[in-house]
Amino acid sequence: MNSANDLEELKTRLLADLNLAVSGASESPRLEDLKTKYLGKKGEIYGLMRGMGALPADQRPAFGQKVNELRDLAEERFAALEAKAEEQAINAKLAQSTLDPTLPGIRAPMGHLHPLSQVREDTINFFRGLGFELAEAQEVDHEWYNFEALNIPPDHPSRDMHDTFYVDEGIVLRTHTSNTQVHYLLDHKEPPIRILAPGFVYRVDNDATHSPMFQQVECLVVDENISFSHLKGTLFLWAKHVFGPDVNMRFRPSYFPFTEPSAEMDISCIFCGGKGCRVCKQSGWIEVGGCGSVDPAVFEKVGWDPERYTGFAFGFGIDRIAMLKYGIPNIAHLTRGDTRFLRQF
Ligand code: FA5
Repeated sequence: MNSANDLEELKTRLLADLNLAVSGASESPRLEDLKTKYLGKKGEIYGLMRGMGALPADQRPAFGQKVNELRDLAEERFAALEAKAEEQAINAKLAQSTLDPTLPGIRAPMGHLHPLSQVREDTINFFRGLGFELAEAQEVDHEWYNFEALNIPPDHPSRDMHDTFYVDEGIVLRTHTSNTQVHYLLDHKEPPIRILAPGFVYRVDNDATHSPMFQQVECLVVDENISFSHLKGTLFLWAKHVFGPDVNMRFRPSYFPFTEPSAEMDISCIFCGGKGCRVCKQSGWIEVGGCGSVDPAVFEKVGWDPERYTGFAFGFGIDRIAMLKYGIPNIAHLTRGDTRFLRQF
């Protein structure tokens, strides 16, 4: 069966079958079955191609071209009908569905930084803006870096202020970020030094305002001709940045073995504006951290010339700043991980 008549007959049958397939009549053939019947590898159109060898050679090109045309027509019609069927299936599904894609979605709750991270990041960004570099030192350290190099010998009374966790003979959980000063000055001998070192520190301490694990930020500046007024200027800028332009600041003489002179920095109470309230114990002032000019004894321990270089350092508690800034009465709230509490900030 390989004549022009066969070809016409096949085309007529194909088109009739396709019409029937889309008519929706109960007996109508399925589109996939028709596709296999006409266009499948063993289908009728390829059957015509395979049988072409039986034709006289001069008729083969013209017949072949016609078969190709029929195949193209069939492929085109099937593709169009399949696309239409797919669209109808989607529309039918949508019509059945109770989902309304035009309704607004449910907003996923957005997380945010922990208040301690907010204070830490804000402090880092502020000091970076002043040209400070970030530095870090280990939390588990040899006591020489935490104490001796900072002019705190073993029998020094100020060791009592740092109730220390010992990990092993001579190895401590650092009690302050000041160990960073020592490591940095030993590793870097090129002034100017301008570093900020935030990090975790540990003390045997536990009450409403003291935690056994808390965060400090250490700052160290070393160069020729660095004076206490540079320290005051820097801290004043920082305090205004954190607590607002109306905040006042004062320095109380204090004692740290690694700074001379040493001071405690207070800010005017941000709850009562300095008039006196329960938070500031009626004094109008709140203590923020310790500071001072680098003691020449420290320069000697780390191999810097104390005759030539001067510097200042300060260290304050990030947890305390967060408590002050957000009015948090108990330091433990900050580390309990209660999301009802944390969501407020
Ligand atoms: C120091 O730790 C000094 N290294 C600070 C310093 C650095 C002085 C450089 C001079 C030069 P102090 O022990 O006062 O100092 O602690 C500093 C701050 O850490 C305190 O003002 C307080 O804000 C915070 N802090 C101290 N102990 C705790 C604690 N247990 N829990 C939470 N915060 C604390």
